Amino acid sequence: MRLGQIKLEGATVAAVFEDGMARPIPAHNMLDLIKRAEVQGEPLSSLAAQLASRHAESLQPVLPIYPPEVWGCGCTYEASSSFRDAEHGTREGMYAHVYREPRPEIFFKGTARVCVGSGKSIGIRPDSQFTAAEPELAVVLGSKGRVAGFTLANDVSAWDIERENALYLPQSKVYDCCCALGPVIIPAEQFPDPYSLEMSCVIVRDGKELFSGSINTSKLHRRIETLIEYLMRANRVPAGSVVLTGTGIIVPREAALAPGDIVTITVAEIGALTNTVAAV
Ligand code: DO4
Ligand code: MG
Repeated sequence: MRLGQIKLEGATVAAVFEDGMARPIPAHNMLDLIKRAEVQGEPLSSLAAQLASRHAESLQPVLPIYPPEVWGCGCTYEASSSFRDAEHGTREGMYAHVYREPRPEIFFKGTARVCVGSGKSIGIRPDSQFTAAEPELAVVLGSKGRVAGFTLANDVSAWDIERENALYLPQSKVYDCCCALGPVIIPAEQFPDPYSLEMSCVIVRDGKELFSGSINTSKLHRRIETLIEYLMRANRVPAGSVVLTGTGIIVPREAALAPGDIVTITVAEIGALTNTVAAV
């Protein structure tokens, strides 16, 4: 089942997506639905099936949830840690260190304020010359760190700002339109093995393919439950929050994002998250 949100008569409501159509779930957004499924002790997919209207609308998914918090995990793929050490030029090899160590890198990526759905623009900040797409599998949390579902994310990041100094990481990661989520959420109980997904990313400029890369999530070096366990330590992250599991696709300098580019991240089991790029 593909779940998400639509805009209907000026309101954002949850919906089930089938055959290119959306069946609205009246009086609920995705966050309401996740919370209600937990209170009722029901799988998200069966509650959604019960509540969805029979009448289908010809509407596309918008941002699939308004996450109270979004958290990012980093250096969870070897490609990400080795690239970042080389780029950063640090003697310490801090990215490799984090890749090896039991404690993962976890950073705050923002709130719903910085998130956009499929079809909307992701942002380049004016003080960055090298902003990169970071295609990632994302986990939608229920309460107490339970996994409610999975979606796709673009952890758009100003790599030149991150590279200048590690202490600038929050500025490279958090700004308007820095996080794309979607197109839909697949409930956890219906999701296949998250460690065997083929993910691809294509960047198109002026109608031509500028970059194409792929990764299989079997290369993810951390268990998702370990990432969530560290995240939740003394940190009561609320239901509906989203965890980005890190990127395994590293774009080269030549694929630094420019206004007008189109970035598409695809996992067949979830769909395609497509965003245009704009200066913010
Ligand atoms: O510390 C850098 C951020 C790493 C990251 O976002 C990733 O590996 O996906
Ligand atoms: Mg990332």
